Amino acid sequence: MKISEIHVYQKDLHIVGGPYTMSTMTLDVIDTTIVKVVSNSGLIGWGEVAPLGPNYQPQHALGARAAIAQIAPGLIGCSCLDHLLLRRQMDKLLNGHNYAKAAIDIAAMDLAGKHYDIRVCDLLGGAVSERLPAYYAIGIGDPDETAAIAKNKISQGYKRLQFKIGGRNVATDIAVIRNVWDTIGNQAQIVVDANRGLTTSQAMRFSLSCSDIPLTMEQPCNTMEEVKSIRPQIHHPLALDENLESVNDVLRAISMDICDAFGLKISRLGGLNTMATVRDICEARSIPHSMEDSWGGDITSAAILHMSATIKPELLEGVWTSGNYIEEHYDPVNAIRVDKGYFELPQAPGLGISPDESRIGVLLASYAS
Ligand code: 0XW
Ligand code: MG
Repeated sequence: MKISEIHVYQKDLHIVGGPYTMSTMTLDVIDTTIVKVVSNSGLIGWGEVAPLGPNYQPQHALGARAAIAQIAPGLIGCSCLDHLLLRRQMDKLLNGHNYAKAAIDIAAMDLAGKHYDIRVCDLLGGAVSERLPAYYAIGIGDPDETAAIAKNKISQGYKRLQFKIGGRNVATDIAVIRNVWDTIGNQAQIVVDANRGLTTSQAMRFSLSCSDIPLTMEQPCNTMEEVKSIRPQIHHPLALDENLESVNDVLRAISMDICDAFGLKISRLGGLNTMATVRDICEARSIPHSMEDSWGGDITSAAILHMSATIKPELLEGVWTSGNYIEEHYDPVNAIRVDKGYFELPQAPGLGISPDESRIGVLLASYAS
């Protein structure tokens, strides 16, 4: 089965209850790119990539579409089933830009699943879980508002909550997390995610001021070197997220021994097949990690769930999709939703969703033989 057409769509995903505030930005809408890959057997595979705005990381929506424009003509005629060869062909056509290539990789996996009549999780080694633990990310806010949201999410069944910090006086972050702890205690795992927004001194001050709270600090500082410099003084488990842009970054973080867990985003690493490599490295080194992506609709969410299902449960920190923050679903029938703190793995072949083409935005470009 070979690629015969690639179609590229653009859609704005408006954030429900926005804005979504992190240390480095405030977002009301996310620009997502959807790819529809048609095989010579007439099957359709769906992929997606939705960077978190242009300054979150060195990935952005226009860049994704430019990268896809660069490689798409050279992918026509490639096998949809030989995913390693497809990735090598993409790398031959364009250096880097893993996030854009991820959309093609995900679509190829959707196609392969439909071709073999199995789910994407089965292509990735097999599902160990059909119900996946969700985590909820709470944007930057004030102490009482944040604690109230935390309490409400626990009542909805979430067992892991991520609190955004950074980008303001660290004393406020400390006050927020102390109030959260006073409010919810051990009812949920507490992760504080600075998205690179703290200086080393702020991170150390935060950790010292919250040393009695059993929380995890996610990506406190901007670089691996800064995280390494504070590791001896930090009283909490450390997780890396934004610093992990490739398999080599993952290996470098492990060799530097600078963290205890990872936040892993499928598109940033290059797609499902690269993520499977990172999954196996984490398993070999017993490194717990989340499974997520920057943003995206049902296509990205389904990819996240299929990958999550293959992860050893004791290493799966939690699963995040942006479904809670999006007004509409591409596939209303098989929409990816959280129920009582868990996701149900889709059952149909491939990704298990069938996007309604009236819901996937504007067709921007088409590539065919
Ligand atoms: C919580 N997320 C998965 C959602 C936003 O993309 C940020 C990200 C994170 O953990 O940094
Ligand atoms: Mg993170």
